[in-house]
Amino acid sequence: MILKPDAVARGLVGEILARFERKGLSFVAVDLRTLDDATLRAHYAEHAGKPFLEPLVALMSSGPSLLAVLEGPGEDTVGIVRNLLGATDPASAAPGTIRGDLGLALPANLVHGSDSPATAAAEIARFFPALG
Ligand code: 3AN
Repeated sequence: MILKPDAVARGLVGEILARFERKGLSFVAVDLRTLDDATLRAHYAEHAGKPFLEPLVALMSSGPSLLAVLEGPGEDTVGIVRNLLGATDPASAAPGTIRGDLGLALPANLVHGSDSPATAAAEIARFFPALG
């Protein structure tokens, strides 16, 4: 998952990481870094050509993000994380979720979570190559 620059700038790192910890998930790796343009365009390749891509890349490269690899006890850690995040649009994300409680308007939806185990593996390889 990625705590996006809007979350870091607003001082919400502790609040958001605490939610993953309280859920019982473990951190395998954590790193604070500013993502570059090429890395972001590879990460968002599925959104190439969409109108929100440029504002999204601008937001994502505007400052440091907190990248983390999370681990859970079962097979569905991706699903558990995405349930904690809430719907993509924070304006309609359910109360109780990170985006629903803390976010207001796209593209600043605070967090990214991999959307499948295959995507998680690819994103771990992209952002944490040392993990293999
Ligand atoms: P999610 O992060 O929930 O998997 P995606 O992969 O569809 O959502 O979108 C990636 C990111 O693009 C979102 N986290 C959000 O910041 C931005 N985004 C998605 N849809 C829109 C939209 N309609 N308008 C502005 N930004 C958007």
